[in-house]
Formats: sequence, structure tokens, C-alpha cells
Amino acid sequence: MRALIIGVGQCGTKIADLFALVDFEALAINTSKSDLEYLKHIPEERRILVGESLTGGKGVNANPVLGREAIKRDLPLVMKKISSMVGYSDVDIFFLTFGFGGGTGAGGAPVLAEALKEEYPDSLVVAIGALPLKEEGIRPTINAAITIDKLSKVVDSIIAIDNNKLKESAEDISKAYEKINYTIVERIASLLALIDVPGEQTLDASDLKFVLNAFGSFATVGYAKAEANKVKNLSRLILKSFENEGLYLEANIESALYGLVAIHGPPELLKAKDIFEALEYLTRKIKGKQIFRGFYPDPREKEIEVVTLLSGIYESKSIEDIVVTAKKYAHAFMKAKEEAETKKKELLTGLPDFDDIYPGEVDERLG
Ligand SMILES: Nc1nc2c(ncn2[C@@H]2O[C@H](COP(=O)(O)OP(=O)(O)OP(=O)(O)O)[C@@H](O)[C@H]2O)c(=O)[nH]1
Ligand SMILES: [Mg+2]
Repeated sequence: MRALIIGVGQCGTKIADLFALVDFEALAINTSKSDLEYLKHIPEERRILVGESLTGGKGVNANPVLGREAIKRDLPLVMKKISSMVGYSDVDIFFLTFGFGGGTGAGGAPVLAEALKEEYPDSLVVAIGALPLKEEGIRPTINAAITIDKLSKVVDSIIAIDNNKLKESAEDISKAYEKINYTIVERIASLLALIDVPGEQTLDASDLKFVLNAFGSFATVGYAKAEANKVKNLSRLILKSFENEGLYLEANIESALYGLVAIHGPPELLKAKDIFEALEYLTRKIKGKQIFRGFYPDPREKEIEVVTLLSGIYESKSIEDIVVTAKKYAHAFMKAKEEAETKKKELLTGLPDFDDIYPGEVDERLG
């Protein structure tokens, strides 16, 4: 299983940098020079400043039109770098990480996704994006909604992380972001670490690709972990990973098409009866009725870890809130703009030109 992580914009490159810390191949793309310099784990030759002629290396200030243009201008450079990283072996999944609410990530990710799909038709392209906080206001909400629409037509799945769901748990926003970023990386990395591990009842790259190949719908990664000797009921722990606090997206899991559950822990505790009970319940619950599973008994392990992936989701309150609010704002804005234009026209039409009021002045002076 080979995954390549491409971070776009500040949020995206920070997340990609954490993936690099845990040994993933990662690339950072940004319009801000100083944000790229701030990264710690992605080597310098894998950091690309785009759109410098357009922005002077200073970011695009939450304007996705500029973000899109910046990536477009330097797309050949970006694709050449990606090709040199890919080399001669296939990439199973390109993960694009970014924040939905800014300019560089929101404007750039769809452009890059399209180019990757064209260049690497056998690889999946999966978006991992952070949804803006409600308090951030109009612009990030509109950026997010439009980017969701664009990506849904290009990528295979969108793993959306709702920043609002994690904010509650931290004291200040930069700490909250850090925590969210760690959480994202921990979950995806735990999941990927369990793919292609030899053994019985394990998951391979084709299972993961099957689950994520879901026509640009939403996916979410759940997680639950507990000390093995405290787990009385494994079935309940598995279900907990699917519950609201396990998933960082408010979503109706019943609308999911596919699920994937990976369980890792001491062999004596991975009891078939409990596991099947939970999986049967989930199979009944989700619409698509397809659950892939992997069991990873590990005698050295003292904890039980459950990672779950649900895909093909089309009912999500987190997403609906953003799209509905964006439409409301956008329509109100366009209406106000139209009214302002009409009013301006109404107010100013009928005025004469200077010559109507001061006829012949110039001619008189020139004699
Ligand atoms: N989870 C998470 N979200 C973040 C982080 N930083 C910013 N965000 C969110 O991402 C959006 C802003 O995106 P940025 O990545 O800062 O913007 P950008 O893509 O660099 O674009 P510009 O700064 O406009 O050039 C906001 O909606 C923030 O809530 C982060 O480290 N983690
Ligand atoms: Mg930025």
C-alpha cells in the first residue's frame, strides 16, 4: 500500500508535515513563503512555493480565485515534482490535505486533484479537508461550500473533519488546531498501518481502495482505544468508534455505503463472538450493507484499538450547515450587489454632461 500526502495551504501543509513525521512521503505546496519555512519534517526540496509572481510569496488572504490561479501557473513544476516522487512504482492513493476555508488550499486543491486524476488514472485521489469554524464567518463558509462542490466532481472521497467538533475540547484555538491535526494523522496513519499486513482476515490495498472509491461523496474515520484489561465488551468498543464522539463529522452513518473496521489488540481479547455481533449490527445499519474487516491479534499489545472508515456518506449535518449557510450568504450578497447596481443606475441616469451645462466655454476662450 503506497500513499502520497500532498498538503496545500497552511492548514494542509501543517497536516502533511505531521504525516512526514510518521514517515509518510509528503509534499508541501503553499503561496506563503514564511509558512513553508515554518514546517519541520518535510525536507526543503519537497516544499513548493506557487504563484510567487502573483502574490510575492505572501499568501492569498482567503481568496480562492487567487489560490486557484497560483497553482495553475506553477502546475507544471508541481506535477514534475510529484512525478519524481512517484518514480516507477504505483501510488495507491494520493491524499490531499487542506483547510476548506482559506484561499490557497480551497482554490488549489480542486486544480491539483484534477491534474492528478488525469496523470494517474489508476490511483485514487482522496481529499482530507478541515471544515471552518462557525465563528469564522461568511468567507470561509462560502469558500468551503464551493470547494466541496468542485471536489465532489473530481475526487473519489472527501474525508471532511469538522473543526467545530474539536474546538470544544481545547482551551485556545492554536492548541485546538494542533490537536485536530494530530488526531487526523493518528487515525489515517493507524488505518494505513493495518493495510497489507500479512495474516488471516486482514485488509489489503484493494479493500481500502474499494471503500474510498465512492464518487466524491463523504467519508469519515472513527476511532476508539482502550486498555485491554478494561474492555468488558469489545462489541461496545467497536460501536463506540462509530458514534458521534468517535467521528469528527456530524453525519448520519446510516447513509453510508461502505464501512471498514480494523481491530488491533491482544489475541485473547479479540473474541469472534463480540466482533461479529458488532459487525452484524453495523451491516444492518448502513445503507450499502458492505463492511470490510481486518483483525490484528498482537500478543505484545496491551491496548485494543479500533479504526473505522465509513464512506459513501451523503447525509451530514456538518456539510449541510455549511452549504445552506453559504447559499444564503451568497444569494443575499448577489441580490444586494444587483440592487446596488440598479439603485446606482436609477440615481444617476438622466444627468447631463458638462457640455450641456457649460456650452461653448472652450471655443469662446480659444477665440
Ligand atoms: N484543523 C485545522 N484547521 C486549520 C488549521 N489552520 C487553519 N485551519 C482552518 O483552515 C482554514 C484556513 O485555511 P488556511 O490553510 O489557513 O488557508 P490557506 O489555504 O493557507 O490560504 P491563504 O492563507 O488564504 O493563502 C480556516 O477555515 C481554519 O479554520 C490547522 O492547523 N488545523
Ligand atoms: Mg495561508
